[in-house]
Amino acid sequence: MIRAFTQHRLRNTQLLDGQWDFITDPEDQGLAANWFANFPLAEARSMHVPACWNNEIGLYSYEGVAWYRKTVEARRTSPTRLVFHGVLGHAEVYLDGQRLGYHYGGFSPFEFVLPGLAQGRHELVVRTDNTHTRDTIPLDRVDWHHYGGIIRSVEWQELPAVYIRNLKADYDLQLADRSVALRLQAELVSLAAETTEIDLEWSLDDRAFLSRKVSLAPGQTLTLNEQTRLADVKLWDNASPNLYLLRLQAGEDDLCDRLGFRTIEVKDAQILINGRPVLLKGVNRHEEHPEWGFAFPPRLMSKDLDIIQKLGCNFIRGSHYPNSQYFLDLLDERGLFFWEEIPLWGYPQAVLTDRKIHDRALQMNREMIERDYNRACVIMWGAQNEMETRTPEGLALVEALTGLIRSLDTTRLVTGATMYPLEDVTLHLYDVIGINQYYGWYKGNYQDWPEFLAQFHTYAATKGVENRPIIMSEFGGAAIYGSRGWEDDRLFSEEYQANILRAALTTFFADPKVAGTAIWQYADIRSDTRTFRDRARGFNNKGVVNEYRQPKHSYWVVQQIYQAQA
Ligand code: ADA
Repeated sequence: MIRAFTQHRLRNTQLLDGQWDFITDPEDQGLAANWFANFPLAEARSMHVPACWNNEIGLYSYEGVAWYRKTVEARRTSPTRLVFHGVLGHAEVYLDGQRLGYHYGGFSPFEFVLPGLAQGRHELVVRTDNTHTRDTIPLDRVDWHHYGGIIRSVEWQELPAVYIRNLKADYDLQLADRSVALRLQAELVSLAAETTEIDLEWSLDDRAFLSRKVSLAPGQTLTLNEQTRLADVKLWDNASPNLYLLRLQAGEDDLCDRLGFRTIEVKDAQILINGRPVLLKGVNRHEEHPEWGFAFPPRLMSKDLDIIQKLGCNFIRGSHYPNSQYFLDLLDERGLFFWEEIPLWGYPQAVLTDRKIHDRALQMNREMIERDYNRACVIMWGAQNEMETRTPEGLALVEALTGLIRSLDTTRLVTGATMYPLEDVTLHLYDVIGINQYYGWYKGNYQDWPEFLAQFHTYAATKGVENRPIIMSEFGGAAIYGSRGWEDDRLFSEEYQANILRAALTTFFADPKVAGTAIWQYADIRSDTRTFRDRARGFNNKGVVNEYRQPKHSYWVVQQIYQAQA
């Protein structure tokens, strides 16, 4: 399942999900042995797509190269679009022994268009490599399991000779009369050998508002720029998340997306949605489960959201990578606000000037923003998490990242999560300042929060950012589910975790400059115990629910505090 609604009524699409042939390649011999053309079927096993291989018996810790193979039946000779919605790490794709191309980065889609694929049987082979190193994103040192595999669906689409490549919507919304000036952009691509005339029809909720003809030369890519005005729209917000179905039909092809109209601003240390201040009450959520890893099943996504909404949340930080498109669809439908980011996690000084990191980070941001540009739920992009941001090199990288994000999207806020709030030299680059701190866990005790905030306000004033809203983007402590007792200051007990969160939230909500909170974290996750040897049970145990989503004591404590805040 890719989206929660039908994207194409005309375009023929099928999912290549299910069993694929699979083989690990720990010595990395497959390329030299031409496995892309001669896949070693006799030694292969079967592997589900989408899935993380680490959830299969014997592969829990496997990190390295692995190959996938599937045969596909093309029903007729036709241009064909092959979309991979998420392959962890490096991916090389081959069709019938020929290399189609390469993609880096595990959480955004990539595609290949095959102009005239012949009817009949084809062999698709993918070489993946999830090796985490000093120049990958994520890095080799990261606080989650080093998963590998094809973690999201693979789509096979038959295209007509002229097809729609993408659809992007921008708008100016006047809150006074709820009128919208809508600007639409789409790319049409011709694979035809002759000039083609195409009928275009744009509609919103199935009411056509614009029709015309265009003509495309052979091989031409045509960018459409359209404008229209809408009167008296229904707004999208937390209480009533109204969505509109936008559809473009171009000849024999079509593409749908959903739009929600809302404004986002910051003013006097507050975040305003549709002109009104909102207090973001949230959690950090990894899209992870011990049984599925990052290949998170759709039904559990809605259950997670039921649990998160019952907690009193209106906000989720998608830590630390672009989540599934289906999950974002659910957020759009439920009116939940989302912070989205790429896995630029904990980059130390030594790698900040690495060219590969730099290029990969920019590319991954580009792909994330392109994928989710039309989303109502995304209100801010996170540029980084806990990088070394006290140095000129850190400043240069954050400048490049925030600069790129702003050049691609001027409609949303830009943020980032600092772990050096009292020394950070990049704070002026953000609209909203995200702070990760662990008083009561990694440092000090949980009575220190008021003093910390006072120090931060003083520091912020020296940097001229005292009027920017703050999101406390990580805070918390670990508790092993079921570890209860009378000693309420015992590390890893449910009581102690609840004490940390109670003290933190009570302090934050008394501070007018704190516009939001994201507890670390929603659910316990598998960690990387090679790096983090102190992660009891092999898990980061700071969830308010455990990995099977059973509530800890802190869940109910947080619920009471969150529900009491308007
Ligand atoms: C950091 C990091 C999280 C998690 C957390 C922890 O703040 O951003 O991903 O690792 O620390 O539990 O220590």
